[in-house]
Amino acid sequence: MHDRTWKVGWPLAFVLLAAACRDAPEQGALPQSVTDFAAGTSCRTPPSQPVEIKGGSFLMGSNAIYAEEGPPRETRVDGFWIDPHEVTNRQFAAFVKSTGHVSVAEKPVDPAQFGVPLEQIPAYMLEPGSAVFTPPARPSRSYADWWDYVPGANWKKPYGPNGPDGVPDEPVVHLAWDDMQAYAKWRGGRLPTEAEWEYAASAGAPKYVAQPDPARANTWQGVFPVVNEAKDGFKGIAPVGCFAPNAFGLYDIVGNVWEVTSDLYRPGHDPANHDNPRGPGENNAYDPLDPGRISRVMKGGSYLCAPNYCQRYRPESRQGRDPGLGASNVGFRVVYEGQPESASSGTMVRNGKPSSWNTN
Ligand SMILES: [Ca+2]
Ligand SMILES: [Ca+2]
Repeated sequence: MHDRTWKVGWPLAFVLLAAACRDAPEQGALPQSVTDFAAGTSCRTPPSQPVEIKGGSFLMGSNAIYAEEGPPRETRVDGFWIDPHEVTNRQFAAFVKSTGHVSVAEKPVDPAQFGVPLEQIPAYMLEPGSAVFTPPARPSRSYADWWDYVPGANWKKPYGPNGPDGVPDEPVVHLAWDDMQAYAKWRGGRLPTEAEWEYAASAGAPKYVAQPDPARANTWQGVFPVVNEAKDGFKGIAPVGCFAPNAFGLYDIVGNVWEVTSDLYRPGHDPANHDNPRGPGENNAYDPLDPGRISRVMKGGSYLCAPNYCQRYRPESRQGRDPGLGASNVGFRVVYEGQPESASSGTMVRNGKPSSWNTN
C-alpha cells in the first residue's frame, strides 16, 4: 500500500470528492476489496437519443442543506438538448476508436503540479493512474482513508490493472476535463452549464432534501464509508438506466456518478447572474477546498453519497472538481445547442411539464 502520510498531504482531488464529511461513521460490516464494488448487474440500456429541453425559468439553488448551494433565485435557461444518460464506456470506446484519443489518466503525471521538489514525490504518483474509492479497513472520517491513487487505473480499468475491465454500459469515469471536452466536441456538443444541468435535473419537480428512495437513484444506504447496505442493488457504480428516469426522461442524473459541468466553481451563486448563467470568470473562481487551482462545478452526487456524509443526491448539489484528475465516481453527460443529427428521429421533447417517459 501507498504511503499514508503522503496521501494525507494531497492537496486537492480527494478533498473535492469527499468534502461533505461532517460526522464520524459508525462501525459496521466492511467490504473486502474494491472488486466488491463492481456492479456485476446489467440493466436495460435506455435510448441514447438526446432529449430536447425547452427553455424556461426555475428556482435555481437552495438554502436547505449546504451553504454553497445558495441563495436560491429565479433563473432563466434557454432551450437545449441533452443526453438521456451519463456517457458510457461503450460510447467513450467508440470515440477512442475513432480518434485515437489517449486520456489524461493514461499519461505520465507532470511533477510540476505537485509544487514540491521531485525527490519528495513518490514514484508511483508520477505513473499514469487515477483516484479509486477503496473502502477503509475501519471507520474513518478522513477522506484520505478511502481514496487511493492507483497507478494503471483509467477508464478501461476503473479499479486498476488487477481489477475488472470497464463495463460497456456503465458510465465512463476517470476522465479529466480535457477528455470530456474532446468527447463532447466529437459528438457535436459541449458540457452543460450548471444552470442547464440543474434545470434538467429538477424537471419541474418540487425541491427535496431527503435521500432518494432506493428505487429512484444509486446512492449509498447505510453509514458511509463502512456500512454499504446497497438497498438500491448496487454497492458501487451501476449501468446507466437501472433506475427510473426523471420527468424529463433523464436517467441517473442524480446519483450514480457526479457529472461535471462547464462552470468554474465558487461557493454560492451570484444573485445578479440569473439569465442563462455561466458561472464566475477565472478571476472570481475559488474553491476553498483546493484554493491553488481553478475547479469546475460537478453536480448531483454519486453512489458514495449517504445521509451521514454527503447529502448531495439532489439537483441543487454542487462541488468543485479538479479538472486534471479523474476519479472512480465522476462522469459527465453532453448537451447540444440544436437538434443533434442522431436525434432526427425518435425525438423526445420535455418542456418543464412532467410527463411519462416514452421510448417511441
Ligand atoms: Ca448504491
Ligand atoms: Ca449522475
